[in-house]
Amino acid sequence: MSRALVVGIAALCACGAPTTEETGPTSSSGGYGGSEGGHGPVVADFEPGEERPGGDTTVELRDENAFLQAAANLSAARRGPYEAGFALFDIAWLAEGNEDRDGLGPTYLGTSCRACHFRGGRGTPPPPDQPMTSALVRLSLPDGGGSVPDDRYGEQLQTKAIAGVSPEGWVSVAFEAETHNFDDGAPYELLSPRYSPRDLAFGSFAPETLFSIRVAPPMIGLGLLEAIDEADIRALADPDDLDGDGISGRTNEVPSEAGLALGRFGLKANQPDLRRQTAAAFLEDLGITSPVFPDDNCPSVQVACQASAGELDIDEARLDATVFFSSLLAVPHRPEAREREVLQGKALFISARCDGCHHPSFVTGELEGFPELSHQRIFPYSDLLLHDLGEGLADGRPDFGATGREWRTPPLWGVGLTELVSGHTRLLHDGRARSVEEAILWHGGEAEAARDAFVAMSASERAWLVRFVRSL
Ligand code: HEC
Ligand code: HEC
Ligand SMILES: [Ca+2]
Ligand SMILES: [Ca+2]
Ligand SMILES: [Ca+2]
Repeated sequence: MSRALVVGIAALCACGAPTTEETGPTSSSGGYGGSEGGHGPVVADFEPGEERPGGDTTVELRDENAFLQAAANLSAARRGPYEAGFALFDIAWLAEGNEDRDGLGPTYLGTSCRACHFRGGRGTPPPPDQPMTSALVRLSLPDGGGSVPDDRYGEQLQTKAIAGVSPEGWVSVAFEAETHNFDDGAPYELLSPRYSPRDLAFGSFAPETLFSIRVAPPMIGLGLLEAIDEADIRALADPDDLDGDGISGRTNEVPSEAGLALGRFGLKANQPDLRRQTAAAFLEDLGITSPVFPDDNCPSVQVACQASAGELDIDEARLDATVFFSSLLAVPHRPEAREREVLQGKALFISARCDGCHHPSFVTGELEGFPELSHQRIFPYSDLLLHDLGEGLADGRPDFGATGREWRTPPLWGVGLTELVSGHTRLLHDGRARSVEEAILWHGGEAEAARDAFVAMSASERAWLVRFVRSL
């Protein structure tokens, strides 16, 4: 069969016929424009600057400490405050007896920030039937749109406690494997998690209690995300899908120091800025009170917890130092950005409309106090908006304006370094995906068309697309 004939059939049918070596990979999946009659794969243009996704903050290091580097343009004078913040992120806090680092608990999840954001990277999902070590469980009651804490357990399930106080309990996971097929017939397997509460100290959850499992996300480039002008994020929202591309994108309006504000941080964009996010992490994850959240985290039924509640644990200065550090963790550069297969993958990323949510690039605005982060061209591959990703990924738990099916588009920068930094390749909010490929295959809802485009690709196209994602 001649090449022209095969291409003609593929174009008519556009049904993802299996690719052969002879026809070349682009002829099989149709549907993504740009190919002039199937003469070899489409190659996207290299865009100057895209090899430095964090602009002038970008660092070259790409080893296991790649996510623990200070912004490359941080001046020597500002290194001291950064290191002070790193110390607060890195130290193990104690219940008592050391003024510089006590205040842990009464209940908590980890003794340090690094326990979950290990090496500045993401957490590890728990193995089946094991307690979580770098993930957490969010709780709420359905009324009030997901912002009403459970009356006995509060907003999070604390798995640890200081002496004399009872931990609240934990949640175990079991996985069920399901096999599906790509359009070319190749099989793939996805693991569906099932979660079960265990050892609950104050009685079983009420039937209406909603819970959401979240693995700690990586810490890189967060200050750059804060520096994006709010108007640029809002401009991408299309809540009623007026342009009819099947992708909406909504903002989460969440509490801040000054009334409701645009949510940017947290897996459902449930925190408006790094300061409030950091203060919430100190309180809920470590049991450390601060000027933003001065009250201990003890629901009224937890009598021993209440009796152990103490004075303010950290002051403004230590909170600010931690925020300073968290704002300035750099994004690594992309040495493979110009490679042909990577640019082929980029073309597929665009034609599958992955960029409808994983918005490639912004120019940051002016972030007060952070000249390093201001006016930088960055490539986070996120719109920071909420999207309905379908029933498969739904946690069923609203979070302020986010529904139980919505998640914030996670930035993709650095995703290919996950294994090196974190020692595993698990992705998505609860770590159920074992690879980039599985993460894509879990997409549904607004991303169903993008997922279907991936499923329709040939094996080589899928490999290029994954290669591109891993190069970010
Ligand atoms: C028990 C594990 C755990 C600990 C300990 C922990 N975190 Fe987190 N962190 C998470 C999880 C899970 C999320 C996502 C939360 C959500 O979706 O609401 C998160 C989110 C964040 C974010 C937002 C990231 C983003 O992409 O939006 C920041 C910043 C952060 N944590 C900083 C800290 C700091 C600072 C500390 C120490 C004070 C800390 N965390 C301690 C698990 C943890
Ligand atoms: C409709 C919006 C949307 C589209 C389109 C979309 N994504 Fe996503 N993507 C998301 C959201 C939201 C998540 C987080 C889901 C979760 O954690 O459960 C996500 C997660 C991911 C992850 C895992 C990231 C991590 O840190 O865990 C990867 C990889 C990814 N997407 C790649 C892609 C690729 C490749 C495509 C195109 C084939 C695509 N996405 C299309 C919204 C989208
Ligand atoms: Ca405390
Ligand atoms: Ca709790
Ligand atoms: Ca739209």
